[in-house]
Amino acid sequence: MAAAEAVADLKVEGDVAILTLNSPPVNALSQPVRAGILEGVRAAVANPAVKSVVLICEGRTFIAGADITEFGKPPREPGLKEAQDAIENSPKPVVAAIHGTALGGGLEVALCCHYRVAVPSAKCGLPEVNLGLLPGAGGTQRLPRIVGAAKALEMMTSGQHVGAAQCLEMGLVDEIVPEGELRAGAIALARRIVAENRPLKKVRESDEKMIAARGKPEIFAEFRKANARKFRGFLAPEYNIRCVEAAVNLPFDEGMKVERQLFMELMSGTQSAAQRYVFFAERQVWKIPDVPEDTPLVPVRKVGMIGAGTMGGGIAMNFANVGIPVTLVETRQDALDRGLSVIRRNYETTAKRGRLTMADVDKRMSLLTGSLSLESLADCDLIIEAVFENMALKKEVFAKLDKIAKPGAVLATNTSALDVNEIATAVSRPEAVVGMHFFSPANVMRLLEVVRGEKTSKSVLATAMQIGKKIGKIGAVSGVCPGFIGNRILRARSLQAQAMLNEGAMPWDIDKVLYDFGLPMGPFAMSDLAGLDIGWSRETSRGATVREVLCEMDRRGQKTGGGFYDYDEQRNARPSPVTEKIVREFAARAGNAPREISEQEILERCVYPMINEGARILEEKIALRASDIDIVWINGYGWPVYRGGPMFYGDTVGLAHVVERLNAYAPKLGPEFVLSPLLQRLAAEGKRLQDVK
Ligand code: 3H9
Repeated sequence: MAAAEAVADLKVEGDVAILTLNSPPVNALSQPVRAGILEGVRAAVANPAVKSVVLICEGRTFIAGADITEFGKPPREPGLKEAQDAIENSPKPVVAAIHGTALGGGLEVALCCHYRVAVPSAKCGLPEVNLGLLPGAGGTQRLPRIVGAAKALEMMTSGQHVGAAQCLEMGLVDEIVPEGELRAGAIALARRIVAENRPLKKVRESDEKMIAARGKPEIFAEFRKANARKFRGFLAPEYNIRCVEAAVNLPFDEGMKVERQLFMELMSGTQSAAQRYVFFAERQVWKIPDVPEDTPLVPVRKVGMIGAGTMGGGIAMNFANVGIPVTLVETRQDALDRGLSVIRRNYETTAKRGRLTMADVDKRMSLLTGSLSLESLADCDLIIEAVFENMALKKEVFAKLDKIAKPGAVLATNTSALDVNEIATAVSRPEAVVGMHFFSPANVMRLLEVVRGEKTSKSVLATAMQIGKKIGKIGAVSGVCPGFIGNRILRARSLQAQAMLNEGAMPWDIDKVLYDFGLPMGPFAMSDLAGLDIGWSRETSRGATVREVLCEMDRRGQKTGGGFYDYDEQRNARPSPVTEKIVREFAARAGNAPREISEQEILERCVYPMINEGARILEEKIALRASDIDIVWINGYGWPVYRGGPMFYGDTVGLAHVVERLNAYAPKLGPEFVLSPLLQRLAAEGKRLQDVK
């Protein structure tokens, strides 16, 4: 553990003391940093030659917040408050010099300084909400005092990082100095403050920005209402709002008490534990133990896309968005024209919402070239195939590509379930083949499953991950198995949802339980949205499942006005008497007397088999770690982040409990269900999935 003097350096230049923090990677407020600030400020105050103090950071950023790795551990002195008080109560002006990001506790430290100066690229924010928390070092009481209640609510509940120019406008920083001149600019400001005898501005003492919202609960009620959908299920946004209400209506010290109490409550709860776990999981997911960080990458300057349908078009947009040209290949001119015009329409819709200019739309469209021949992909560095999910067809395409693609090109398949190893047998260079499984809509969904075949080279794997990062995805490595990580777990859930239908549960009962759990929708609403006829054909349909019967009746989901649910013109769903009758018939035919299936049983039978399947995926080494599985389900399937993913959830409820319940349901779980030996072992040993190395 670094000592305070190793991370904080105090130098006196003339009459200005410069306290420089240097605690890589992000100058988080670990114990030595807190001690360094406290000791540094005290020494500066005690030095009669010093008239003002500058607080500045080395490295890539100003303080990026509290040290998250310390959370949940016993507190170590000095506390952050002590360091902040030393700054705020200093009789000599303290100037915060901000570059990179002043986030969370970092901004809260800066808010205790009397003045703040930043470079144009700097950003400020209170992102605690994304960790299931609220700013717990006075930020909830100080930020509204500077920017007013409305902006504070926005910043604190979104966690957004606000650019320096906007910070200047809001009064969050006092001055902007040119890039590269932060130190000199901050010293100059400190000297000016002294020379002009400017006051020691204490944010806690200002009040005028709060008056407008004081005694007006309707402002907060409206804010809650407007964001109800976004905040659904989360505790932290509501607690942040309550703190701003306290800031507006109570004296500073009283508001601080509210902040402290609500902060401690969130910090000790499971939501924040889950969100902190996800924070580290999102960073961990990029690390592949046997692929070193300096693995040579294939430079991707041009992309080829085979298939310009919904999937291919969506994938192509990702690359155009970051300036990489894409050649899209289709078999027919009309399909190509349709694909390109759908892309244009998507961009134009974004432009209409003000999130792109028409010039941007034209620029992105100019990066997309249509073609009817695979030969036009000869100069592409990465080629992604998104044709129909049919092994023979995919192998045919890859065999052709093998003859066309330049040496060193990455050959990717967007298959969602097929065997990537078998696809790779179609080429003479299987090391170039990798799965890049995008999720629909591919230009929106954040998840990218990168499927590592037996022969995929490290360089190709690293390239697929890196390009995924470049286009704003979160990449998770999966080994080869049917459905990979995400869809394999989805299948485990679907089997149980289907089984419960046959026992007489209604689709909307099952969906409601999963929606209330925090998922965006349940399995039947999802089927209706995607189309019940995916993978269905009239020729092979035997009326063997509720879905097959619905498809045979041309109830194929939202697009036909009915599926499991009935839909009105605005696509609002309501329970369908037609479906209800079919479900009852199936249950009767299966010899199941109608029974009320409890919400608890629905939840456990949907979710615990997912945890079990995740454990199997882990023991088969299809996933590198439990947290990667959680990343897949959070980013590809809308698993609520405040529950940390199915694996984290299993750890939270306890694996022994999960195994006990799965054993209790065993007779109903069906022939495909296999209890994971790993899960059983961990349960018996009192261990967690997230500890499996
Ligand atoms: C808080 O402040 C609470 C207070 O209100 C109350 C206190 C009483 N702690 O993201 P990167 C690690 S809550 C510990 O890849 P970038 C990170 O894990 C905090 N570690 O870099 C990674 O480690 P590794 C509020 C941290 O350049 C490495 O640093 N603040 C912390 O893409 C590099 O991170 C936040 O929520 C931390 N606070 O992005 C800000 N932050 O290399 C959280 C990072 O071993 N941080 N690490 O994988 C960020 O948003 C980004 O890290 C940042 C840099 C934008 C700063």
